[in-house]
Amino acid sequence: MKKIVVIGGDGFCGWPTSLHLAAKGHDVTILDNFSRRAIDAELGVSSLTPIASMEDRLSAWKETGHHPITFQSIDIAKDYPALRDSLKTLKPDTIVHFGEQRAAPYSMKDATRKRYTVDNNVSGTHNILTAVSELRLDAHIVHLGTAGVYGYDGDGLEIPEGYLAIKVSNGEEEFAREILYPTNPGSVYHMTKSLDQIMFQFYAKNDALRITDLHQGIVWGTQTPETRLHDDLINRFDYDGDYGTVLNRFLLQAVVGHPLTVHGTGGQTRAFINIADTVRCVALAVDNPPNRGDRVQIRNQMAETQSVRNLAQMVADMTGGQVAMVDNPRNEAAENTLAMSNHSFVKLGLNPIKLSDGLFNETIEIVRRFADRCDLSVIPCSSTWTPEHKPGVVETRSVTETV
Ligand code: NAD
Ligand code: USQ
Repeated sequence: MKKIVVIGGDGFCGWPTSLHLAAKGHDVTILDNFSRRAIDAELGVSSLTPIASMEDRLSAWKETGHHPITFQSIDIAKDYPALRDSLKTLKPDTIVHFGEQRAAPYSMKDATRKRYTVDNNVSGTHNILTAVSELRLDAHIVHLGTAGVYGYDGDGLEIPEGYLAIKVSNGEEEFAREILYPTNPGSVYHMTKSLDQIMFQFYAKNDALRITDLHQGIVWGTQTPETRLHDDLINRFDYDGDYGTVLNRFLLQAVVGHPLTVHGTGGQTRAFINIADTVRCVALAVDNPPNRGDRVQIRNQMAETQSVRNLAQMVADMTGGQVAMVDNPRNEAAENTLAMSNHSFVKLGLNPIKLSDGLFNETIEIVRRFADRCDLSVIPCSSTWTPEHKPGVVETRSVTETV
């Protein structure tokens, strides 16, 4: 069993992952600065599900009889000495890094939020790398990256897992190279994940750090077997225009009778993964570290790709909800196809949950349970990518029964 530090372990992906790793018998310490809870307060939004304080979460976990989890409040981007001292004392085998500002719309709101996202994400990631290198720890760093670093251009090519074999010609000879798949970020947030990649490449080469970068798709769902064990263990459920991700938003909108807000034509195709698979994938990554001296191990963490339009149709068919085609606040391709390899996790034994597996009901149930906490005013996506883009607001004329 391993000593694992989970950075960002109070968040949507980090909390259920911490519980899952502890349930497997690992010794888990969460590091978090509660910046996510502070951003909720700043934006005047809150999780649909009532999330307990960290103290109550941890005592509820203790009651389940599983291996207890400890917590330290540290801002990993701003307080390098505290991070270094914590890692020096804990000497973790693995550091799982979820601790970044992860909403693309929040990162595009204004100069303040753009700068915060870059400062927080890039400094935080670099501080972890520097601390592990300075302390000469042999910790395996598992980072939650994003499928979005690749961009979403599809022309039939299956996006490989991180690296691309290329041939470069000087006119006379051809040279074979393997390069990081070229990044094509679609927001300041996605840009920080592209920058993270370069830092990982350097520290793996220069300091022989063992690093796994997980290029994860859009996460949907909310509960996992462990978060269901006690009401105080419930996971967060974001539905607001900044942090709510598309499928969870559609499921909530269908329950509360709000039209499903499809941006533009809904032809945007993205990669998706259920939260229960997020925690399984991280556990598999923890169990399968690269060797010292290896290049960064990159795994695509997703189950399948789907267009926003088809997702809306699936949810509308199931619930009888209405669909609204609204302005797209983002500067993104109106239509794209997307194919992405997930061979490395499938090879490790993952049998991913598919959108057709009928698990929408589970999410719908939890939304129904807390629907009275929904604030309809925070649903529109008001953060626009440029001053020329318009918020995704529903107008009566844009509402139709089908897509
Ligand atoms: P989240 O906002 O719910 O959680 C992030 C956590 O990190 C929060 O608890 C926050 O307080 C903490 N944090 C942020 N900056 C910190 C700092 N400087 N010091 C200490 N703690 C800090 O986000 P999430 O949805 O759980 O995402 C976790 C990771 O997974 C992110 O890196 C995100 O980019 C990645 N990811 C998420 C999704 C998704 O759909 N949610 C998809 C792909 C990748
Ligand atoms: N969209 C709608 N209607 C909505 C909300 C979103 O049509 O009401 C569209 C967006 O315009 C976009 C797509 O749905 O085309 C996905 O948006 P999203 O908010 O669900 O996801 P995204 O901004 O890409 O970010 C989320 C997570 C981020 C993670 C990323 C993985 O917040 O942390 O990195 O998914 S990926 O999309 O693969 O890059």
